[in-house]
Amino acid sequence: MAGRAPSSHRRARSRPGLRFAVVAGRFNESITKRLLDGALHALDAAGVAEKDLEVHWVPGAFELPQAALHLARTRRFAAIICVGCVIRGQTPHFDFVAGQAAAGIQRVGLDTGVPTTFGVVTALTEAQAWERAGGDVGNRGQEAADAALEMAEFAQRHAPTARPRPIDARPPRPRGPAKRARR
Ligand code: INI
Repeated sequence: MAGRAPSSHRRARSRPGLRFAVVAGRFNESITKRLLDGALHALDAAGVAEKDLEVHWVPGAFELPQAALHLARTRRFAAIICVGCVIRGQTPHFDFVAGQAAAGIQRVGLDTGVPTTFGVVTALTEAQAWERAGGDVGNRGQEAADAALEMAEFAQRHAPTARPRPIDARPPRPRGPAKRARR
C-alpha cells in the first residue's frame, strides 16, 4: 500500500501557544532523524514556535507509546507526534514491535484524549524505509505532524465546555420575578 497522505486538506496553521511534543525512536536512527526533520518542518511551517516544541528520544518504536503516555498525562501538549522506523528482518520480531507501537500509540490518544499520531515507517526493506523518510513516497514524520496539527485543532474546537445536562433532567426553571402565590 504505497501512497502519499491526501493533500486536499489545507495545511493547518497552529493557534499561538499550543504546545507539541515529538517522540522519536533511536532504532534505525539515520532514518528516524529524517522523519523527525519532516515533523519539525511541518510544525515550523504551521507557525509553531520553538519554545512550544519538545523533542524526546527513546530506544525504539516499542517505547514510543510509553513515552507518549507520560507526556500526554502532563496535559502540557495539544498533540504528540511519534516517529520511528521498523524494518522487517528474518524473524517475527517486526510484527510485535510494529504492531505494539501502532496499537499503543492509538491507545494513548484514546485513553488520554490528547491526539497522538503515528509517524512510524514499517517497511520490508531499508530502501522502502528511505522512500518514506523524505524520498519518493513522502515523509511519514511530516505527515504525522500535519495530522497532529489538524487533530489538535479538532480537539480544541470540540473541547468539553460546561458539564452536559443529563437527557432526562428537568429543563431549567425560567428566570424572572418569582410569582406570588394567590390567596
Ligand atoms: N525497534 C525499532 O524501532 N525498529 C526496529 O526495526 C526494531 N527491530 O527490528 O528490532 C526495533 N526493536 C527494538 C524495540 O523497539 C525495543 O526498543 C526493544 O525491544 C526494547 O524494548
